[in-house]
Amino acid sequence: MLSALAFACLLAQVRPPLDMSSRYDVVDPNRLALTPMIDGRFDNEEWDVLHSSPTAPVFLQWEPGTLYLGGKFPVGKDVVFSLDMQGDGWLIGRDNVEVRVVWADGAPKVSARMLDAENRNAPAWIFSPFVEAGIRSAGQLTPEGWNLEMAIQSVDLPPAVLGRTIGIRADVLDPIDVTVEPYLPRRTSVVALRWERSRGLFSGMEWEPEYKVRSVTPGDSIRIRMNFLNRGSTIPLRAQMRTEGFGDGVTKALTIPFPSFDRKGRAFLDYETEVGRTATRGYRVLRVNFNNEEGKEAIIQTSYKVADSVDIEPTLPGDLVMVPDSRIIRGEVVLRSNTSRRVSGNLEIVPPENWSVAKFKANRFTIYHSRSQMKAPFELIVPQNARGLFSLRFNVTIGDQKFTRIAQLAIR
Ligand SMILES: [Ca+2]
Ligand SMILES: [Ca+2]
Repeated sequence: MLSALAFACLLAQVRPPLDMSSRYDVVDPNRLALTPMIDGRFDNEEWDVLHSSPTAPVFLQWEPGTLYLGGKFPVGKDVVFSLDMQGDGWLIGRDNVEVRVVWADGAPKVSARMLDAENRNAPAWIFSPFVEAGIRSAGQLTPEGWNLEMAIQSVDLPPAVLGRTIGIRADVLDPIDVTVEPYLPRRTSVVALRWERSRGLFSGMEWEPEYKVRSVTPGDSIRIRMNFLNRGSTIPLRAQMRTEGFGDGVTKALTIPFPSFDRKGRAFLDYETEVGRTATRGYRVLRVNFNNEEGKEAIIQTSYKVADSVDIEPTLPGDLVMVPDSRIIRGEVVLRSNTSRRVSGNLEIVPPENWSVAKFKANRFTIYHSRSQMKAPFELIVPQNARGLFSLRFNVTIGDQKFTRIAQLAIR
């Protein structure tokens, strides 16, 4: 008698390999920094559509160090994302990640593996537990399908940074469909991680933003200037400016006449807003729509960060391998102020269980100067035979505010 597994394999064998050579259409190859909330629920303008489809739309955005992927998929179907993290081709390099997500027991279940194609004649799957451990996900079942929200951290992957190009495709498939053959090509579409983008900009028109700083703390104000150069003949009439999504209601929305261009064709728009104290943290997108006499519309967008009073930026050693003895490893944490005011508070490092922190003197800290920073070196005592992906928590308390940054340390 055939076991269930053998039967599944037999079924899989008679199904032809999945065709991943078809074109994968993307709405816009420029992807903005925009921080979602990974809670399974889609809020208004929380996600930026990558692939538009009535049955299986896919979303993609980023912030430094994290890629965000989401989508909505039919009940009873799985989804496979193919990510070529350097954008150099699916069958090239050791940067190709397959993420498969199934809906099981009321939640999305994520598995990931890497395709090592460094030897172009013999691409091979490699198990990548750290990539998998670096993915956070949430979902929700709705009458139209299942929602997926994922945050993919850059553990063991080329990091999500400004300007990176990534090849991507997503395929919806049946649970019995397998993607075993490592040598089969996959046709990905290349996207780029950006701060800015525009759509439908009038012919002869260019723009660029001007920031003093790209971040603002809740309760403070930010000014974003948009400089335009117009060599074309279209005269914009009105401009509508607002912060999308989670920025709505805690920032200003306004409509103004578009300023006239000077003799050299230059004009600028200023968006100045206070950010409410209740604003959620993360990257937000300012959207400016403007139209002309014929009703043609252009959109420009730029990402800025609603930040805590300080950013916590730990640096940990990269290439650690397991050793039989306990040992000391050294790291450093930088606290970067996001405000013009003096900041003082408390910094605490919480190591993994059975680890301890040594030589750390920054419990109490003060950053005197505007948007300045301080560095605190520390040492960790790691127990013998420690191996895996470990989480370190960095807690900062400033008055009644508390912020936490979790850093991952890999020991292979
Ligand atoms: Ca959400
Ligand atoms: Ca590649």
